[in-house]
Amino acid sequence: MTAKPVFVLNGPTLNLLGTREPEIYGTTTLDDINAMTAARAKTHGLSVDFRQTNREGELVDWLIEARERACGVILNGGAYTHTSIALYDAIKAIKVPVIEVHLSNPYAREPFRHHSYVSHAATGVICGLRAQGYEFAVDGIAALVLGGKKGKT
Ligand code: DHK
Repeated sequence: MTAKPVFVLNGPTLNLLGTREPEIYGTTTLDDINAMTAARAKTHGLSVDFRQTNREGELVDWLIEARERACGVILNGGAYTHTSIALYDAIKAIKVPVIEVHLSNPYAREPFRHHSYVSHAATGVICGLRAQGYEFAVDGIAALVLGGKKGKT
């Protein structure tokens, strides 16, 4: 195990997964995703620190915390993805890799979801694969961290 965990940060309304618009987000709960992500991380010798908040500033605080305390970040910023320059700035300010994840494919949805401030700063983006996207994001963090490079240019 590497000493530092992967922070898995989930933004607003993702605490309702399972019952929230299941035709879009699926029926998997956030607890289920936590378990899936932790299991996948373990196969890479990594651990996860899984969190959810409905507050933008708390996501910013956690990203800044990740600078010292995480080996990488998986971030589903929820709706703040599309509105938050603060998330963009926080990602730019940290050196650990950040993979943006969305359960749905925002580009196949309403036009206001087609722009992501997070994508401008993230190392990689995974969307449209529902809960499995978190597992693929762990694979990506493992490749970046255990491969010894961040992947950012
Ligand atoms: C989750 C949300 O809450 C939305 O605001 C985003 C994202 C999409 C998701 O698909 O996981 O637009």
